[in-house]
Amino acid sequence: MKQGILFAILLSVLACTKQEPKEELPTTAFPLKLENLEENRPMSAAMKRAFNNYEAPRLLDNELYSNFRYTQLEGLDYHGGDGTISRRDPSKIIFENGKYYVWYTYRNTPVAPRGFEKANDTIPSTDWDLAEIWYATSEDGFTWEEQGVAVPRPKKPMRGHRSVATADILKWKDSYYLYYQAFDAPSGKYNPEKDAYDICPVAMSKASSPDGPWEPIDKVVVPFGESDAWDWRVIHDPNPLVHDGKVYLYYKSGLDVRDANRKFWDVWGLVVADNPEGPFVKHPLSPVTNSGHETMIFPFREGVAALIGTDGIEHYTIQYAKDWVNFEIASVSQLFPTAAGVYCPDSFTDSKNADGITWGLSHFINAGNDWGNMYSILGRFDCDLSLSVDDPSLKQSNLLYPNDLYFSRGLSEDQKTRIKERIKNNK
Ligand code: AAL
Repeated sequence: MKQGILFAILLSVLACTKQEPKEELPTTAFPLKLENLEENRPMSAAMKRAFNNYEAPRLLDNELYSNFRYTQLEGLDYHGGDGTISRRDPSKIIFENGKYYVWYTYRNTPVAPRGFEKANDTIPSTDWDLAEIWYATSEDGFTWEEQGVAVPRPKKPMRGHRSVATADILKWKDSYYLYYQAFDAPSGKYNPEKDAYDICPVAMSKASSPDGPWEPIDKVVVPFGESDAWDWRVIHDPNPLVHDGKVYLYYKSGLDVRDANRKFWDVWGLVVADNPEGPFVKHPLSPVTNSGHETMIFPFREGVAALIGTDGIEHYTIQYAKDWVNFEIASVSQLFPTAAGVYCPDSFTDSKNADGITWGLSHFINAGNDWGNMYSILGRFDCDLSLSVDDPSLKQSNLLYPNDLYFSRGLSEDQKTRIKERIKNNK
């Protein structure tokens, strides 16, 4: 018994001596001016994070922080907003032949999307069903002139005969490549074999000029994962960039069951190839983000930056991966562009000091505020995520939104009932 007690005491003494030494508390107050901060000053967890985890502790000094300004575009017609014409999911923007080019999902159908049950050869299931890839050019980035179709729906049985959507562009040597989602069935159709709704491989087309003609390359460019892998069901939103002489292509897929309750988890992976047509090899650390439905990724300094928009634990963060793989949060922002295409002059230059971005095009999916006749529009966003621009107004974070915006997010009837019930039960 005595021995037992002694052993217990010994164990607890050992446990105490094993404890991490306590960090000493500072004896002076935190300085007013950062220039007076001593190098190894002990700090609270939050202040340590401010210095160690972000691009810079103050937003004004943070090259990877920005708020966003929005401008409506001139020149694109939406048929009075009746839901029959939609433009969404813009590509990166490139500057060629003295003008800007953008590609996007274009839907022109007799009616707005009606859901999978009602879809047929002319009625679209979703906003990106029965779509083609169109393109527009602009001299100033505000007024756009639609040039027409770049990639039409190919004939059956070629991939994408039901719809081609969500394109992105790569310029490689003297050729141009469009990567896009190629649907063979109406989007939203449940596929029991894959237990998923939006199955489509990434296909591609090639041209020697951004004005086409585009020649389809009928193959699955980014391989689906094995049946027990995170990306076996869905490969969406391909985004090709050039790094270290190779094509780095980021794409979205989802963990867990992609069921009607949206219990899945959108994350992004990376594939790398020596040439635009592949073969693309998955980076073994994929997924490389833990969030982001529509993530916008662009070269920055020697690495790559990501605007993680909606969805996920790190939504509305701007992140940076120095090695193009391991993303860290650089800042937290708000009112992000959605599924945007960025104008990044260094997308394909393989620069080791990429300047970043100052603008791009975003889509707005509830353009008519009427889900029964939904369509999407393209709009411009501006920001300061560029080393060569310094715009303090874009580094502010205390943005004022109209009161109506808050009150438009009212309680549902179910929520009101729950609140009443809790009052009744004194909760
Ligand atoms: C988009 C993208 C992909 C999805 C759908 C159309 O915003 O994430 O393209 O499949 O929604």
